[in-house]
Amino acid sequence: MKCGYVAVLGQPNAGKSSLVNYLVGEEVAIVSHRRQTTRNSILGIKNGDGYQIVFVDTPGIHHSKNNLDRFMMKNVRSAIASADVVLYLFDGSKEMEQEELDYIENLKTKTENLILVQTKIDKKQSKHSVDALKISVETGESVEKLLEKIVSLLPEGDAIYDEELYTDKSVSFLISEKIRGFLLNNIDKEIPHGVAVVVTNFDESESFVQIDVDIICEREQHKGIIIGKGGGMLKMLGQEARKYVEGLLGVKCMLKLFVKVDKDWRNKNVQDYGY
Ligand SMILES: Nc1nc2c(ncn2[C@@H]2O[C@H](COP(=O)(O)OP(=O)(O)OP(=O)(O)O)[C@@H](O)[C@H]2O)c(=O)[nH]1
Ligand SMILES: [Mg+2]
Repeated sequence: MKCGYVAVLGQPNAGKSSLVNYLVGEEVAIVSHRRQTTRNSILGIKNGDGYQIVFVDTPGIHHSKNNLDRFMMKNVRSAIASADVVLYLFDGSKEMEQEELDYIENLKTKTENLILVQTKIDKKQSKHSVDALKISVETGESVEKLLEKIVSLLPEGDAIYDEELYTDKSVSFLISEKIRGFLLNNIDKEIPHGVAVVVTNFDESESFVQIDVDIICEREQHKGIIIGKGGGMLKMLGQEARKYVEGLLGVKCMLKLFVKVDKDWRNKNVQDYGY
């Protein structure tokens, strides 16, 4: 059997999480039109005929500013170090800057099994000098070809994960990410980038689950926007999250959301905020 780890790298918004979700067939990682959606390395496991691929979805590569950013880039480096195959994705509809070209050249010297992937080819393409496999998860074009190429590069070995798993993340993580994804897709401006979502209580019985969640933002004013007029935004978020949990666990869900302000959490010990 062919088995191994495949690191999925690229700049923010390149389409990494979209590709991993598409191939795994489940919503492993949240997707948004905003840059820097993914913060942790998230495993997405795909089992196929005679193979198991463990995708490591990573945060988009960017320059470090605060503790959260540094944590994100550490995730990228360790994903490269433990990978059998490295995918480097770039958005074909955008122009590539010299800095990215340099990064790719450097990556070539560091990784043996590197596959360059040009994404979003359903959109109008910019000129690119990089020789890459061109795909779209919107139309599915050449994704199967990419899959075959990955499998051909994987080493022989036993399955790493139980075949029933599709991610390494806990249910609590998936729920907090779902909520963060809702905020990224529904709240304007930069507010969601300063939000952490932490499940503080998870109490599951056979027919019922009770979940308490803290939504931490950086300003009093942001708190007001997250709660919304007459609590409207929070209500919508609560309904969506509850529906998601009930679909995931198959039991009724009682969900409480608390919005809190912590001005400088991105510069504190990020582990305290679920990272
Ligand atoms: N048209 C089109 N859009 C795509 C395609 N793949 C991804 N997108 C869109 O591109 C945006 C970014 O996708 P993500 O999968 O979140 O990108 P990412 O690389 O994981 O981004 P970060 O987590 O921020 O690093 C989303 O709005 C996706 O819907 C594609 O093949 N075609
Ligand atoms: Mg992502």
